[in-house]
Amino acid sequence: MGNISSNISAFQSLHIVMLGLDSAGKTTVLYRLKFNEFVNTVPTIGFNTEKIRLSNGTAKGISCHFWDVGGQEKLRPLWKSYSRCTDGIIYVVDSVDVDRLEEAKTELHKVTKFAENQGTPLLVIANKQDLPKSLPVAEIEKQLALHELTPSTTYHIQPACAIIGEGLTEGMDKLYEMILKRRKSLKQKKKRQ
Ligand code: G3D
Ligand code: MG
Repeated sequence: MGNISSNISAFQSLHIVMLGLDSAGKTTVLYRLKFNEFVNTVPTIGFNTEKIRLSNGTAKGISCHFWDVGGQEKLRPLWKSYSRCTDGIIYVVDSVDVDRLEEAKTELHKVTKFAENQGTPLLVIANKQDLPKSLPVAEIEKQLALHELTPSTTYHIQPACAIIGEGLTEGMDKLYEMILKRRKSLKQKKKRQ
């Protein structure tokens, strides 16, 4: 962790895209991170964007530019251009919406296969863990077939409840850690060339 903190100043602003099916809780996550409180959302037509300085955890003080892109089927073609060359991808899943997990899996695998997204760290947020019928995180990991993602994709799956913010600090810390590791290895690769 010491290494991570000492690298913080090396960053300006991280560019992070938030994807997932409609109603998974993306916009709730965004405003929870921004205001540290619950904000009632309406379905996102297009996208929301916010610059947020993280206020907790090891990534505290890090500035992130989030793009929260609508998840309705007609908006998903936008995902490709919004996820291009980002520092990190957050994929939000509704842990109760068992009927659409297969659809969530298909869309996620599509995104990680885009050439521009190769190697981009992925944080999967298994949201709505407060609801009694929510699937455990290990089951969601299995149903999304995360281990079958392109070999270059490093990921972390985080159980969360965006309404009260539980799990979001841990998730952002993991994403930040993966971003740092990737930057470090890209730097070393460049040096060797
Ligand atoms: P989206 O941006 O992915 O489309 P939203 O999703 O953030 O708009 O959230 C969709 C609905 O899920 C909202 O309820 C929101 O309050 C709810 N939600 C988001 N996160 C959680 C959570 O962690 N737990 C529970 N129980 N609900 C959550 P409405 O009723 O406004 O549709
Ligand atoms: Mg939304």
